Amino acid sequence: MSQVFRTLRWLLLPLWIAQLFSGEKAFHANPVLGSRSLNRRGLHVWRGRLAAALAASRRRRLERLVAPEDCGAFARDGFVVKPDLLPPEQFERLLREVETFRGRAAEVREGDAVTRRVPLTPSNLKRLPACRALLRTPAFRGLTRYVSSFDVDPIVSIQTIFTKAAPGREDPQTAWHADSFHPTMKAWLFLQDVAEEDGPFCYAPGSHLRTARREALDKRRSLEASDPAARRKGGAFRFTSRELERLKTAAPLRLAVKANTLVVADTYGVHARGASAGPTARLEIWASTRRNPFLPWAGSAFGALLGARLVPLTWGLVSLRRRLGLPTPDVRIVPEVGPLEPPAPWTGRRRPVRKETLGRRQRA
Ligand SMILES: O=C(O)CCC(=O)C(=O)O
Ligand SMILES: [Fe+2]
Repeated sequence: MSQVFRTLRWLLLPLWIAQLFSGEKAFHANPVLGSRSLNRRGLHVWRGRLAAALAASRRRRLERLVAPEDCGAFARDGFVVKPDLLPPEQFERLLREVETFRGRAAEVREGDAVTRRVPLTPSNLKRLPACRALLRTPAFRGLTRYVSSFDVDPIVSIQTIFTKAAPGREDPQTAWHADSFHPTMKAWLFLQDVAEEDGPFCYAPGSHLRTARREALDKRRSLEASDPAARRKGGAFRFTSRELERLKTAAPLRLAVKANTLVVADTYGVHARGASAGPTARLEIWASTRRNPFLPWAGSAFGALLGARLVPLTWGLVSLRRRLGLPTPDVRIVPEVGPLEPPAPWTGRRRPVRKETLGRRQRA
């Protein structure tokens, strides 16, 4: 890097400082977040602690949205499981509607797994009355809002996870990890039974708590990630089974569940996708909320306005980044597909699949 460029880079200092109070978690792009000496002094842990305190205060204001026993289970475990979420007839309608839906989807390859998502945008929802009803269900609305600590609609998609579906190394989601340095929500309404061997969601109960052991481990990871020679500089830290044991949480659970079970989790807690015995297709309604974790207030007009509308926009951004030669996730857009249709073969890394090719493949 030339000296001039290095000096000019410091003009970005205000942005780097502002990012301290955002959800930014990568250690490489921002020399303040990635500063080894600041992280040695506890910067990373301090950010996480402040974000957790703010999340707890926002959540207190949303307690009215959930049953007291669900609040208790969440405080203890970091996740809530609601079997039989919908009345049987309503669930049957939802399942049939999702299985027969065809729409535009994004497919992401991570290792040998392919995740297909059809976002519940306002235009898709016009054709999905049972999904609309689900989003209005008090348990779904209340739990996703409470756990996320934001009184806003989550971004919701019909999601299918195809395990062992592409050539590649092991699915990275099967490693124990935390999604970020701050509390954040993901939810799954499983539409089919998920057996132990089908790659169920796994969680270490109580691992969402900022114990001294957890903070020490977070600090160690932040020092590793801010090492100039480090290869992995992302903020979704991974943990070995031994490290997980040392956290002294309750024994990790593989959440093998029946269809119609909702799981809502704080994915700061240590979790993973269980390894599956063979190729599987896990069909679910998937929700997530990611807002600036340093916002003191729980509501937002913008949240209500944007929601899933943002998803196609992010697809556009990914293809723009790819055209500019910047690193992107391994994503392709499929113009029309049903959730349970097996994914077309994955051809090479980072090569966008042409619409015409896909159309032909799907007709075949
Ligand atoms: O699909 C799963 O079971 C968990 C995947 C995961 O770690 C995530 O979505 O953050
Ligand atoms: Fe995760």
